[in-house]
Amino acid sequence: MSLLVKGGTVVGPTGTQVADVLVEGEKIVAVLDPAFSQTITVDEVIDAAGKYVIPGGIDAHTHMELPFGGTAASDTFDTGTRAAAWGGTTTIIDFAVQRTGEVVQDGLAAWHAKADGNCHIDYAFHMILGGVDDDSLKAMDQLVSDEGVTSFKLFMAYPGVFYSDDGQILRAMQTARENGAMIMMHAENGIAIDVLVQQALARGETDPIYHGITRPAALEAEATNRAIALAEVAQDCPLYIVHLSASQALEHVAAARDAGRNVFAETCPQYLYLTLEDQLGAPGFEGAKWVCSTPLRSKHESHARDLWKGLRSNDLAIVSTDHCPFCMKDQKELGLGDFSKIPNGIGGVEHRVDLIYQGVVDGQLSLERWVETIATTPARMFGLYPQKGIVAPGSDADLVVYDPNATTRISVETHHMNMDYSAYEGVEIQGGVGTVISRGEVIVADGNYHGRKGRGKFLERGLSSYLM
Ligand code: DUC
Ligand code: ZN
Ligand code: ZN
Repeated sequence: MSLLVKGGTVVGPTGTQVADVLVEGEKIVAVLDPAFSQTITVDEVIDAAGKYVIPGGIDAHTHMELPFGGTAASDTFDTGTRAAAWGGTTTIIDFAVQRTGEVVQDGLAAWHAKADGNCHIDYAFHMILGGVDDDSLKAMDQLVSDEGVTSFKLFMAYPGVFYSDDGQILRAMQTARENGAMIMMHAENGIAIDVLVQQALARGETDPIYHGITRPAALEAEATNRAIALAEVAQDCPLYIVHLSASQALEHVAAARDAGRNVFAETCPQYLYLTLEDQLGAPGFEGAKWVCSTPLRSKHESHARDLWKGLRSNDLAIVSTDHCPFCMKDQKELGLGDFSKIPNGIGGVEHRVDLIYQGVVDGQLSLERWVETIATTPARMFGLYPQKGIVAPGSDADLVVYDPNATTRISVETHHMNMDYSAYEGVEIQGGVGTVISRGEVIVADGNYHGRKGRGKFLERGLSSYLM
């Protein structure tokens, strides 16, 4: 099967060009000057005139079916990867979980069992380490060498659940320095946060907004700085700060990067667009929709502005979603009368490509930086490049034809995620995903879905391209 994506503006990390993209089977075989493709015969032509042709989005941070707070994230690998496809994301990297006391490889096997045969798009795994000990350190080596899992998430938050202490973190970092893996850090001082949570509840402060108030930016910044220091002690172990939301945390990342350190960070659309006051502080229990950690930050401070700036300057390398949806009914409702029992998470895997494109429209990012932060850098950061993340000969034919003249209105009425609300209800994007191609197969076109569960393949990842 051959395919020609014709007449579009191909956008890559280093520039744009009007070009035709020739696909043979699952691969891109040529990016051609349109004058040269006149004579080529193909099975199917996709007209991309007036549209952008970009590499399929890579969401490097999702939590399908994550057990959390007595329930589980409401998107399965089936529903979540289908929604991702609708939104122009053709690869996800989800977090497999080793629960405390569990064998790491068993946790990984459980994640394979959830995903295998259910995904609509390609997928890979990071590994959450819920317990760092001699066995899990050995398992890190095995996952890197044999399983294609080359990044490990640790938590400085959630004592008693996922939490690792500084000694455990240091040991995992030393192991990663040796085997080339990336340490991904949930950087919030969970011990101090738990004190603030108990004090707030004792004062009767139970509404969702107190979730944000008890997780102050200073405790994200402190943990970020501590993680950077521990990584320095571990001989500059590669460190990636996940879901960075606060200006003060970004300052520590920027300083480390200025010093030439192997320190990277991502942010998420919720921190660029949503705020403590307007969403988390919505009347009654409504704010529960936006309970996630790290939390939404105050609109009266400079966080969102600084995050956009960080994306421009590459102090923030990637936009991921931290997609972790819970329905209001029966899930978020577990925290009625006690914000600390609201399951943490926001769903957004379907809207990341659009929401960051809106940053281009708003003058926050260049077209090239849009593509870089949503596709090319995630591929490079997590060992998927050049198979993924770029429109180039030899790469997988994961392509999105993006229409800058479309309008996309985000709503629970129209989204495909398994959520009974939208975190971005009513938001209008001045652009829209048109055709989505995954490994040469058209899976979304003209508002219709042509993909199917089980077509997505597990991707064994290599080491990050950014390591020194
Ligand atoms: N943060 C969330 O909001 N949800 C899941 C885990 C996390 O770290
Ligand atoms: Zn986290
Ligand atoms: Zn997460």
